[in-house]
Amino acid sequence: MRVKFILPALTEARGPYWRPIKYSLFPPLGLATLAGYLQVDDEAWIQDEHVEELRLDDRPDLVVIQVYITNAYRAYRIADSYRKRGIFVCLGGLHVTSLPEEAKPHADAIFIGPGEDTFPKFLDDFRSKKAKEVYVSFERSLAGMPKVRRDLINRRLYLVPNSIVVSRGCPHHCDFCYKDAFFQGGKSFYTQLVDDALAEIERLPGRHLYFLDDHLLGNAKFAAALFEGMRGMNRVFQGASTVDAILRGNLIEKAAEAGLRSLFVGFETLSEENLRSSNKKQNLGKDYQKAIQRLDNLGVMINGSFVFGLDDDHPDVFKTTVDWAVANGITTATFHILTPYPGTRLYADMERQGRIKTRNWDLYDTRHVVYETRNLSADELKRGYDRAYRDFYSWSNIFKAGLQHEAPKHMFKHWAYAGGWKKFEAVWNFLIKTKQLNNTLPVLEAVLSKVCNRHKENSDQSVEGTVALHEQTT
Ligand code: B12
Ligand code: SF4
Repeated sequence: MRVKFILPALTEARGPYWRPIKYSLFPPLGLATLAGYLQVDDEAWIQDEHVEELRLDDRPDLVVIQVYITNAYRAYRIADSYRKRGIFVCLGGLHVTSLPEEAKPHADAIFIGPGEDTFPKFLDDFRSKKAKEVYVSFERSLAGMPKVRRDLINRRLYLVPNSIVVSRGCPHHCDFCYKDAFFQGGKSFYTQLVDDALAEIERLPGRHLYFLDDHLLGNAKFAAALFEGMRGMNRVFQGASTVDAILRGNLIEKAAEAGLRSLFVGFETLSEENLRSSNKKQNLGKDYQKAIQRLDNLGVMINGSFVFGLDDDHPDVFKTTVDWAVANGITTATFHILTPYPGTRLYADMERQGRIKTRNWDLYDTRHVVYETRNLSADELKRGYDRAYRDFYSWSNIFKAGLQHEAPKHMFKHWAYAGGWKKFEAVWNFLIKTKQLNNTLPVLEAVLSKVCNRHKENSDQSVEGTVALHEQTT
């Protein structure tokens, strides 16, 4: 059987926000995970349209498409074009799970929720010509899952080819997050077996890993065993966590000892009222500065995530947030305009209140205002968001934020990392165009290699850092 897996990109709407480097950072793993369920004599291809031109004139036996909210229209068009030629098309992923009725007319089979239980069932049905129209996931487990088909990923097209995901979902329930909508009807947070995760890490070449997990520290027992197992592996890695997990016990020290060098942290808002109203309980009453200090002492860089537009945000929120992030030495920041994804509690609330202004999913990219705002106008929100990015990444603020670190090497690393990420777009574009991006990883690693920090200096050691630039969403 010949199976083509496609991750469509938001190509038609490539506007001022299209940053090729953001989409060439690391390979997403959904389709390579599903491809693991094929048989050895099946032929398969994965095409990630973010990094390569799609071929749509071929004739595979089966087309499998992953649908996010912002690629949904593009995904439907691609699906329609294959179906017109009689080719069987599967659609699945976050957006299909949120809005199955919208997706159905574009597919022969749709999939609700994660694919580890439904996709192998479908493949059996398809082979015996008994495929159903809808598959719904209920059994959630990563035990015994086949190897991710990394051989189908074109590693050369990504800066950091070693992405890895060792869990699904998250233990928390923030109102604006996709995760409860996606994992409805079953477990919404589960991990691989530690030994399987370690074996997968062992198989990855090079040193650097990028964990795509929503919350790598979400299961303390699992994470402690994982980091323990990674200690001798000489790895460096990046991942994501919540503030409370950084503050609890000594898990974060274990992570740093295992090679954690940069962490995506969901601060989201400095307003307690916003935290309460969006059910982000795990951040309530938590000392953000203490968490930052702890990471800084370990030499771990921070990518802070912030959401603008919650109901307790006022016109001063942008300046306050940027000043706070700079004063606390946050290395990189990801700002979002609040976006009510269909299927979330936030969306249901906004819909009930008549506040959804558009259902053009292309605009649900966290850069546009798609709902009726409260204490700031839509225009203030949009302009404030754009300004926050500009201000945070001004050279003077990059410099100022870098000065907040005690260890001089951490300072230099901060400047190189933040500057490299946002200030050399033309260089990134050139490297991508000439397909040299991946070749630069060792050079970049060398530039930022040594990270001395208090924790390690105390024990008279130094550790190596890494440069892989990050912009992950949680
Ligand atoms: C890698 C990643 C990116 C990368 C690359 C993505 C890309 N090339 O498109 C970058 C950094 C560029 C990125 C950008 C964005 N991202 Co992003 N990203 C991720 C991340 C961290 C990992 C994805 C992954 O590989 N997961 C691991 C695999 C195993 O899981 P999976 O992809 O969900 O696949 C499983 C199921 O979905 C299912 N499945 C999927 N497709 C199909 C198809 C079929 C037929 C079947 C059977 C099953 C199936 O089976 C798979 C195995 O279980 C996720 C968070 C996460 N933990 O998933 C966010 C996430 C997908 N991103 C998100 C968002 C919001 C964005 C942005 C809009 C943010 C922004 N402001 O820029 C952009 C736009 C991206 C786009 N093109 O639409 C949201 C999506 C919300 C939504 N409702 O769509 C997520 C969920 C983060 C979050 N917590 O909110 N992202
Ligand atoms: S926003 Fe982050 S912490 Fe909250 S539920 Fe989603 S993944 Fe978990």
